[in-house]
Amino acid sequence: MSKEEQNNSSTEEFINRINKQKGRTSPQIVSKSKYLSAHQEKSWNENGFILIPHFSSDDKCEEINQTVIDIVRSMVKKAEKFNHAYIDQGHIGIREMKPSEKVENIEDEMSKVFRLHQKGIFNEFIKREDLLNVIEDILGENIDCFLSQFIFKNPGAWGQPWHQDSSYFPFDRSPQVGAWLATSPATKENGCLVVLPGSQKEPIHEHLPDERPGSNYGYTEIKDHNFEKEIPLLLDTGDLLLFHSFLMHKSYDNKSNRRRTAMVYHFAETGTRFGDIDSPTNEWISVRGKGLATTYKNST
Ligand SMILES: O=C(O)CCC(=O)C(=O)O
Repeated sequence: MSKEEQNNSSTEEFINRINKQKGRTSPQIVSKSKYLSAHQEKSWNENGFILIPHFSSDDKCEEINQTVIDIVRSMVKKAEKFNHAYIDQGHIGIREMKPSEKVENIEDEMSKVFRLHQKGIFNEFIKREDLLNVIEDILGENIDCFLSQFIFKNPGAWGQPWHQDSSYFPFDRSPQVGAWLATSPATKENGCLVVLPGSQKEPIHEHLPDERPGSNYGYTEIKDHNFEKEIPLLLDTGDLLLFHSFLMHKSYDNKSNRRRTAMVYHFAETGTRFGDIDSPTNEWISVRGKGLATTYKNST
């Protein structure tokens, strides 16, 4: 089998796996919140997201950015040949498929780093009481963080097409909650997120391959929907977006000459079963409540 045939067959297998989620719905509504304000509860139920300004300080965001840069500099050795994915010290790094125009250091051509939340500043974040209080109103009092990724979005990097995160989560329940922390400003020019308010009330739609030549592995696209009511989310460093895993969202390309960075975590109810084989990017860590030891996960 040629390299191209191998790539086509792994894309096809991936798309088939994603589309097993097609048609699932997540109708649960949040009510009687203990911690969410009435405005936040309404925004979650009607729009599928909550925006919390100034959640982290500029210094913390800078420390997050610098820590990830140190990780990728040690992950990819100088003069190493091109790989799309790297594994080092429990982290998974993904390099942009599309070459970047201006590259001085490896971080200038990285796309994402996964599996960060087991340690240090990333682990501190997922245990923040003020964060978990808000998530408790949505998921209940037993909470795991199962996924983390830092997104570089370097100048010239493409945005991610319209998708619903639950298409990647073949779990036995929903929703999951995404927490997207802007660690730099996010603008229309540098590739902010764009959401379709209310689309979390829709089923999971069909996701087709992202057909741009040189797009990153795993990027998929919803094409059977009208996105006229999209809104770009313009965020400052430290602002936090919490969003429903059925919410349709995408991001713009980075047309500026500066990096747009974000640290993204995903939370689920403890006890969530992940299907036959868990994704290698997932790592389940209990952050509140009864904990994983008491839970019976993925058994037959
Ligand atoms: O931050 C971005 O550019 C895209 C992120 C995204 O769509 C996601 O995390 O699901």
